[in-house]
Amino acid sequence: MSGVILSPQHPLSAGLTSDSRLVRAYRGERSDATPVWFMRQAGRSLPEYRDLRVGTRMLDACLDPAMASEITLQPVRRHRVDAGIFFSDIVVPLKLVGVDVEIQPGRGPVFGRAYADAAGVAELTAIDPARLDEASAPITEAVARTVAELNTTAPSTGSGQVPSGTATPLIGFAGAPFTLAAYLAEGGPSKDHLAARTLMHADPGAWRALMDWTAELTGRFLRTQVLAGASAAQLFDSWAGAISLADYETHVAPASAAALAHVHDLAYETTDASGASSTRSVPVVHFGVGTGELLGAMHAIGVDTVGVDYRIPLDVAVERVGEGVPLQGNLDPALLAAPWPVLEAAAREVLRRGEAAPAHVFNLGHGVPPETDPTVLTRVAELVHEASA
Ligand code: 1CP
Repeated sequence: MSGVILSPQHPLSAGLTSDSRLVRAYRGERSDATPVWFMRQAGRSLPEYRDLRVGTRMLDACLDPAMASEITLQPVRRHRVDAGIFFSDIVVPLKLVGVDVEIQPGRGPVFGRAYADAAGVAELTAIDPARLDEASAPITEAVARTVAELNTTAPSTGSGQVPSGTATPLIGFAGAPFTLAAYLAEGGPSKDHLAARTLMHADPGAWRALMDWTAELTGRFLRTQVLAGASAAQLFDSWAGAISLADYETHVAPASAAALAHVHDLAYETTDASGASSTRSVPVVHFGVGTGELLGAMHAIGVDTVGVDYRIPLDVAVERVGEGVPLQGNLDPALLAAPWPVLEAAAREVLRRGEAAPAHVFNLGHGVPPETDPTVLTRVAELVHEASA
């Protein structure tokens, strides 16, 4: 795709977030400290989130710009993390084009039906994914509100004085086609994602149609967030670890690449200290759970940074993705409930092994468990900043 330059007001173009620890790490540079954020940092671990959500269903909260923005900002204010991640869900674009889906408390996304065969896929793909753009106003508004506050916030100084280029960036995200298909084929959450894995082989044509459609929808969702002000994009293929490398490469990777094509053409111009200007693309991160065997292939679809779950150490991950690739991860979330000395030692070990990569963004190996004591997360963020400085 030909390049599209982000608007001059975009935080990357305006030079607000382009030298933040996070954006620098995503382009392979180390800075004064290792950046840190937590997957699922917004949400049930925070009492202020639970208070705000009383009486509002999950997807209604996602589509209320004031609420989605406030929930996104809560963990940034509290933990002084190096990024906000937009409060939304991977099924929001499906909801916005009229698919019957809700998020059930304690369970996750549940659909009105399962899309496990050619007839189901045909019903879904009859919807034009371009319809999403007309329905995306609440997303654009929520991102814009969030970024307006983040632009005056820096992890090192809090709210107010922001050293040049180091405002807190917002990460936009979307579900990868396989992970969305894992829910769609099953009609809801599942352990082994059997329905999707069966459809992939039983009817490769229907599978391909489902993946192509999902890729366009989720790619448009990601693009909307970046255009509205997100400084990085993360594609969550949470359940890709359920399939083999061969299936990943044949039946999944092309659709993930197609989804990312919707953001790969977005770029911004920067001027360095010597006055030379250059064009940079928006950083893209790719993450999945249990994807130790897939890390090389997940990098190969064309991403800047690879997210690693807690099952393999970061220095081993470096061998799998190849040298020169920034990594994100990978403290086992279970350790958040362990005694502090145990947790501290594990966090330091993650930092140490992360030195094998050109740059490292500290994170968990998967999301924050809902019962986590939030003061522990604040303490981990402080530890990461201090220990890496
Ligand atoms: O009422 C609630 O609080 C519902 C819990 C919840 C929350 C807080 C869900 C339901 N989604 C979210 C927000 C969310 N979802 C975010 C933004 C907040 C943040 O990270 O701080 C993000 C990035 C997601 C993405 C998401 N949704 C993924 C990919 C990331 C991952 O955890 O692997 C997946 C797989 C989903 C589906 C989903 N939505 C909700 C749940 C409980 C699930 C998982 C269900 C399952 O286990 O299959």
